[in-house]
Amino acid sequence: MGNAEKLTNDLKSLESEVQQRLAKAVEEKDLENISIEFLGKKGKLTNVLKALGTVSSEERGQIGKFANELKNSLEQSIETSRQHILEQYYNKLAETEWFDATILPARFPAGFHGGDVKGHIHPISAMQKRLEDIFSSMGFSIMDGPQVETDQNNFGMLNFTDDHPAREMQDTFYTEQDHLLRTHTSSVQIRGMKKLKPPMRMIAPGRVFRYEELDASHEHTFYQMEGMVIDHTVSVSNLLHLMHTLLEEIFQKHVEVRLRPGYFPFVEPGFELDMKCLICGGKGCPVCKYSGWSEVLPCGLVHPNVIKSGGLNPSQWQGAAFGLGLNRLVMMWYGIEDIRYFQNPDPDFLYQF
Ligand code: FA5
Repeated sequence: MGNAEKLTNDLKSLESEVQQRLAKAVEEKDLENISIEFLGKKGKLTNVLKALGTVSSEERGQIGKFANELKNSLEQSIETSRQHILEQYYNKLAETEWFDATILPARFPAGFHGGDVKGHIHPISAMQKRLEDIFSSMGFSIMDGPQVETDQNNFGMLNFTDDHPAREMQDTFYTEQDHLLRTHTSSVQIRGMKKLKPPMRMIAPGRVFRYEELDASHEHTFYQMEGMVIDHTVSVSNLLHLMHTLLEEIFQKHVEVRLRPGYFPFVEPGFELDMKCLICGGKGCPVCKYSGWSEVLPCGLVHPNVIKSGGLNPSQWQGAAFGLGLNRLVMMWYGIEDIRYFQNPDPDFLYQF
């Protein structure tokens, strides 16, 4: 047998070897191996073609053409096998697994399937609504503000100078120059003073964001409700009476509170109003950081600089403000012992309320 004939036979047997291997292939990985072993740079085809140098130039042209066609047809066969393997895979999957978008997850409670109930109000929204009702009945307007705020509304006009160390009290997510994700609902104070004519009372519930280290009582995304009263005279006793009335309205029982001095650049004097931790009854737990008290209601009398930023004359108008931590209030109400449950997508948590 001449060299050319041997080379051609070698190529043909390569072809049948590949076809036999393809017939046995069961997964994509097998095809990959076949492709590397026969058609790869150091594969069998390259090896066989090393003998091209031993044939005449005319034969080399013919055998080279045949080898190219063979390579293309083997690649095509491998691709056909891949389609076949995938098709078998999906057919098998369809027998064991299927998807029906109309079927509710098994975890939905009994009675959910046939009923009209499609879900229910989130406990934070429910608490927000309750507070809105309480405040509306006391003549408060409900204000809204953007979650992406200007540095001025969040800090500057609230008496935080540019280098004020208190800016670091609230670690901030900055979005673009002079804009940020609001760190507190106090950002709505200036908007409220400008929009509502004094004397005025407003609340501003909403979502706030802080670059926080998370633990049982700290989230990066949580809810607050701002409150603000502007009148000709507003005193600390007016403020404390309002805070106490509010907590008793919410909890519908006597609530033990304690007052501490608190520092916020936008109020003077400022207070931290804590309530006895209802999770542990004051014994100490991770939510109250083992102090027995939960910080829920910082408040104070509005600083004259803030009244001025709101476009009002501080010699004519005084104010009181508070910033309620909604998540922590809901935790106290339901006895939820970790704030991170609120962001957890597990519906089992929500079914409890
Ligand atoms: C403030 O945000 C002030 N703007 C509140 C204020 C308003 C003071 C008006 C005076 C006058 P503070 O950072 O303490 O303050 O947050 C207010 C409440 O939000 C806290 O008492 C707490 O209940 C809640 N809170 C604060 N940080 C977190 C957090 N990381 N996760 C969950 N709740 C939080």
